[in-house]
Amino acid sequence: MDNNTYDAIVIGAGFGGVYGTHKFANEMGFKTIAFEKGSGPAGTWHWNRYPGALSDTQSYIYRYSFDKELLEEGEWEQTYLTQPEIYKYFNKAVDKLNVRKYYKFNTEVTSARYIDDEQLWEVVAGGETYRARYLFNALGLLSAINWPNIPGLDTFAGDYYHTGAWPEGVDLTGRRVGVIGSGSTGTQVVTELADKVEHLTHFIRTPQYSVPLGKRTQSEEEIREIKDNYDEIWDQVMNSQVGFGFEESTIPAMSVSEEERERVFEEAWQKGGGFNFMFGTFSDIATDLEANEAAASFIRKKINTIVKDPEKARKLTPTEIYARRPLCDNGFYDKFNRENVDVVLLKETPIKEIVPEGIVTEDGTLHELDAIIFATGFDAVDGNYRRMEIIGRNGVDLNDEWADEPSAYLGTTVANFPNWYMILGPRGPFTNLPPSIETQVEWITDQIKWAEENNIAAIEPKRSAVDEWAKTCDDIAAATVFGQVPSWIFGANVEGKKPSVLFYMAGLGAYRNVIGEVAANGYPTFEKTPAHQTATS
Ligand code: FAD
Ligand code: NA7
Repeated sequence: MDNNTYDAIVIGAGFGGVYGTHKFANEMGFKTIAFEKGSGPAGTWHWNRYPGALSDTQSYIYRYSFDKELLEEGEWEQTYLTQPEIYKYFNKAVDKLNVRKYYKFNTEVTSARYIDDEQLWEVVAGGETYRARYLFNALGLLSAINWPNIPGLDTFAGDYYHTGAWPEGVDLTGRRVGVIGSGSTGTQVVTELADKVEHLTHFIRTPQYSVPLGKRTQSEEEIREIKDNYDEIWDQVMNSQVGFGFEESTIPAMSVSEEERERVFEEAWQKGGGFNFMFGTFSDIATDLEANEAAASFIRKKINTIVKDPEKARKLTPTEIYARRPLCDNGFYDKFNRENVDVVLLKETPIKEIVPEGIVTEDGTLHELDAIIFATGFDAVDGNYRRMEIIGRNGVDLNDEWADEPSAYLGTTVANFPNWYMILGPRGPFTNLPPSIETQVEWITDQIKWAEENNIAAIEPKRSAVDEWAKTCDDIAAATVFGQVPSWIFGANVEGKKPSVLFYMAGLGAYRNVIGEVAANGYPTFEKTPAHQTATS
């Protein structure tokens, strides 16, 4: 093996990449190198340092579960973790796992090509070439940022930022700020900045449904009890549908009286949590339009009670069905009761252009601004893969393989791309993500161990398996309401991107059963090529 040849190459230093590196280097004894284009680890939480950034998965389960000591040493004060807290946790985990030394930071991987004759991947990272038997991609599903194409941005005299690439040291105190975008990120930014800036204008194209987060301090006793019960907690999470730490409801919304529905929704509103509101109240909010409307109308009424100015309330009230990744916030709607916070509904008055002084809308109004924040989201799931050149067996380009739609067997592997793995690739589980990431890392590294033991040099999914998995995901998604609105969940948020099913929506427990069975049966859905023999020979 020459200096630049490895057993495994890892790309990404988020939850997926770091656990993968730990498995390869520390557990399997692989010669491993890892690349990360950011200047340090934490992935999402390295890049998203915008004001108000926080996880909407509860603190006790937004972390790794595989290391008991890390769980025991886990520190948190409130039910949800802010970006600086997650960043600190993650860096501590990286050091405890002792994987920093395998990483080259500030190093972007630009291409990866499979060399059939040698059964190796050749990767170009930071301009240098490296080779490895296994290529492990943990590029992030919400990582490739989406910049909207608004004319005149380059003429703007103030500062502008994307939340997903937030620089250090930005102080917006006393400035006039425009926030474009009202997803999870935009609502967090607005909530945090409203009382710090001189004036805030929130530019909303599509108002969304948001419920309270329920962020509160947890007592030492509560935290102790969680730590004492972690085995049961993770068992529940791993076998649940969305992995958010609550039991999903099994009761259809219309099977109970209207009074009972209101009571259940009110209880969930008081408790907090977006996924809890959508999946913990009733079993069919995400699958039945009548149930969906019951939940939606409850939230609409709340918005209209909280926001005192009827015109602002009207602009903030969603009109589409409740079918995006469910949002929760820490007082978002109430911020619009402040004099210095305004809302512009872009469906009524679209942005015409950006000029040096601010944003001009089609009605001719100039919204004067010192800073513009783009909370416009991501080219989700396949975005980062398409930004690299990835060539598989027989010169197949991943972009051609995904010409119709991005698809991966079990969300991790693609036909014609041997020994090439993705964490949270297209058609993986739609959940609280750390447990799904762990599930995939463990399944992938188990497959690699099995291949090594069985003298298999190249393993890739059969075309039939990829197609069947795609159909399974299509059928499951078709039974939900998520495809009925144009969100990132279906890749429908990016101009020019063809919407398609990007997730397996039957839940984490079901996913674990499927992948467990594939492994237990000796990976019958995979092509296996022994060493020194090509697939076609
Ligand atoms: P990431 O953390 O995205 O890491 C991928 C890394 O790969 C990045 O650091 C990137 O720089 C690097 N990379 C990509 N391409 C290359 C390349 N070509 N060369 C070198 N490096 C590359 N999930 C939840 O479950 N709950 C939440 O509450 C939650 N909140 C979120 C809030 C925000 C603002 C965002 C953006 C996401 C949130 N997520 C949440 C999703 C979050 O992305 C996942 O939970 C998790 O952090 C993903 O980890 P990862 O390792 O798969 O990817
Ligand atoms: P989202 O949920 O994709 O939200 C992006 C927001 O930006 C949304 O309100 C979009 O409006 C808006 N947007 C996007 N492009 C434009 C243009 N061109 N003009 C005006 N408004 C625009 O991204 P987030 O970062 O908030 O959250 C992504 C996930 O990360 C989230 O679910 C968490 O899991 C963490 P639209 O709705 O498309 O009309």
